[in-house]
Amino acid sequence: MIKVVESVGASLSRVAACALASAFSLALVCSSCSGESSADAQGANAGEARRLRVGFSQLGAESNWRSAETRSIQEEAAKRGVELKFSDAQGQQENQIRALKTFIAQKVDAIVLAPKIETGWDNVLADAKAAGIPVVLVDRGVQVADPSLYATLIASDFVEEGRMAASWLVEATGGACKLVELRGTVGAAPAIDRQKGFMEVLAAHPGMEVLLSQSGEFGIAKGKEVMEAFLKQEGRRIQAVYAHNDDMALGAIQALEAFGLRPGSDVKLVSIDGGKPAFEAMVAGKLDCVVECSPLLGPLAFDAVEKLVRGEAVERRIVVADRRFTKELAAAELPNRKY
Ligand code: GYE
Repeated sequence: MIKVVESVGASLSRVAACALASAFSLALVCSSCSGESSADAQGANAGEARRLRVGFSQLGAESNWRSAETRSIQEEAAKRGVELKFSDAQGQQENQIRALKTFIAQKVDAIVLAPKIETGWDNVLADAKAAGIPVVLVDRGVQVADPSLYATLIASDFVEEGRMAASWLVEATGGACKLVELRGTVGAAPAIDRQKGFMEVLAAHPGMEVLLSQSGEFGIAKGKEVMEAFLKQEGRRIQAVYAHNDDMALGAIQALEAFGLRPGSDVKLVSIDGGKPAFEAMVAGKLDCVVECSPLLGPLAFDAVEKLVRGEAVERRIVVADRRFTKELAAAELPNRKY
């Protein structure tokens, strides 16, 4: 729980407390000094710390993964008695920026942000910093001129995920294969990095040829639509599909079947996320391999938030470890999948 510094004490002790605090706890102290009454800050009974107030800006609900992440954060907030202000931006960065401005005006104790794309955050994150509100990034990173604008990034290593997908495909095809790539949202960290890691491995294997590559925006419907266009253009020359997430792979499976090809036998498929629907597709033999990317970030996010408001240090980058599963392992693993 947070430690709320007494707001009615002598200004001298407040100054001393502020001087000792770290950058972020300093902000908390000052917001409790200036904004809220002692009763607000300490609860009705003296000595009872008030609930932590946290704003969570989620970018949308485009995939099974993202819905699981939202649930994980909401459930963890409830478990810890945190008052969570939740905002779904419905795929629009402008809505996320607006939500952050509202959280700042509401003087929340911390902000958790799952940013849609990497760029465009400098101004609003500078506002949060000026208001003394620590920002915890979850699941996707940002590019900002001043890295102190956020406290930590909790996410998988997407470049490594791309490498893991590529090395499986190289092995499964003996290093000779014509493939298509379904990329994630343009400008999003996982789309950029999953392509980077994948291409890095392919560079050492001249027999691996990417015929076509296009964004399917991390969704089933768009993944299907792009795959249909790929099939129209390249037809049976396509031997494999690399999808940046499960949902687009599931869309591609539908497109392949409608085209008269058998996914998992005529065409190999590898995707990233490792959700239950993808495991079911592997058990059915229609998907060959998944690289896991865990969306269960609630516990890590609130560990970081609680440390930050207590003024404790938090690592700048918390990497979530991922594993790889092939379809031979899918049936045994399916009951363990939590999303
Ligand atoms: O892989 C995808 C989602 O940002 C890591 O976004 C996340 C990605 C995830 O829509 O399914």
